[in-house]
Amino acid sequence: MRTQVAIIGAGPAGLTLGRLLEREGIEAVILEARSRDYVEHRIRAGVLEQGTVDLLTDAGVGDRMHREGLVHHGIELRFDGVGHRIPLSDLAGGRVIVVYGQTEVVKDLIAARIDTGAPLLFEVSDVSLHDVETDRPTVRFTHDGADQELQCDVIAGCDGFHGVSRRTMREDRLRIFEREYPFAWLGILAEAPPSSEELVYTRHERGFALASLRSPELARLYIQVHPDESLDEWPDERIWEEMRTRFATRDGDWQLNEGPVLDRLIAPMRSFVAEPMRHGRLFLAGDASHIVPPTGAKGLNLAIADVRVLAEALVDFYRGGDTAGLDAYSDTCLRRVWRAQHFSWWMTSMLHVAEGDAFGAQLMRSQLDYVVRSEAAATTLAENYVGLTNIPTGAYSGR
Ligand code: RFL
Ligand code: PHB
Repeated sequence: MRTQVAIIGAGPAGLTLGRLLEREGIEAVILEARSRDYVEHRIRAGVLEQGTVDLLTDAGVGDRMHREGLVHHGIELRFDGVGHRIPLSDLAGGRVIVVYGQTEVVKDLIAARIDTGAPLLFEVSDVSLHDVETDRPTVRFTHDGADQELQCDVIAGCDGFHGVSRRTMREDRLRIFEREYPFAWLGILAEAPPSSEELVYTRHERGFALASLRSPELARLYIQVHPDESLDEWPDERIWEEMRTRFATRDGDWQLNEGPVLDRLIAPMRSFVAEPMRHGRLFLAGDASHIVPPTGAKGLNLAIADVRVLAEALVDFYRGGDTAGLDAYSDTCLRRVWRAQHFSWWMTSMLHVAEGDAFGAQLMRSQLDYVVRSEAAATTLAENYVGLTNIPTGAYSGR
């Protein structure tokens, strides 16, 4: 088998890259380890930045998102039992966020690909990458019980944090930056109308809580827990009780809507960057090269931002042999990645409670108080949350 671009992974990064390349007449084969059903039902992100919405729209996969997605203009920050609205759109030049599940984005992209008949193989195993330092890399894998070899010009490693692509890169060429947090998120999807129209990010002395949603009938809720806790320790009644406590307002004017729990998970929190995002003809994109804690709602949006840059660089490469975009790919992406890393770390520190750190807790309450009282500070939050538009391309000066 031969193609131009081999894409490893059919998450948001791989599927979006496939779509962008297809629109430009560049051939790609997407290889995915899991089944279609599995990737379409893996519940994760829910908040799309304006830039992500625009890209999906331009790529011709935005129809259902525009019909069913919920446009939001603000979020609430709640602490000491009092809510404060951050008017994102007013502070960030009219930009909005759209609440539309990652599952739905993935379903739309898979449907579009299947519709055109472009190659997308599910349930491949034993994927290995070879000769990535040459201009004829290959991917070996097993599909339907048969060993296969895919020859290509470029490999896009879009296989998430646990994939093979990053592990194929030479360790002595990679710099790893990481931070682990002493907490995790317990998340549920509940058959209950959302309790607020906008997302509520809460800091309570017992820990963080977030009220999000998927639709007018489905609430998505998270609470901070210890990273070593298991779901067995959290029967539904304990989850609801903890949420009622953390979201409670001082004057009791807010009520948590409850309903049957349809899905639950515990997710660890981590910040991670592997630099550079390129090794020879292998380019990493999305979670394969960086992870952010979810408090800033950035992971999916970063994955899409990476593949936008990669697709444009590949178009230049195939149109006129221009490699400047590919050469700048890693530096260009990393500027956005590090901005999102800082924002995600900042939101996480400000809203979570680290046990035994009374000084830190006072600092974070003061920071929250400042964010809701200073337009300058609220604007910083807003423009990062909706997605920055003015990040330059290329390396930092002086690097
Ligand atoms: P993915 O989605 O992990 O997809 C990688 C794909 O590669 C496949 N794969 C392989 N395929 C072939 N061969 C192999 N050897 C393979 N190994 C793996 C996997 O099966 C999978 O299909 O990475 P991608 O595309 O980079 O997308 C990244 C996003 O999924 C992730 O950043 C977000 O979900 C993070 N995230 C959020 N991001 C946001 O922008 N906004 C949010 O509101 C938000 N909330 C969240 C989140 C992540 C969460 N969890 C569970 C970590 C909330 C949570 C709770
Ligand atoms: C979600 O709806 O799943 C969600 C929303 C905001 C976040 C993280 C997750 O910061």
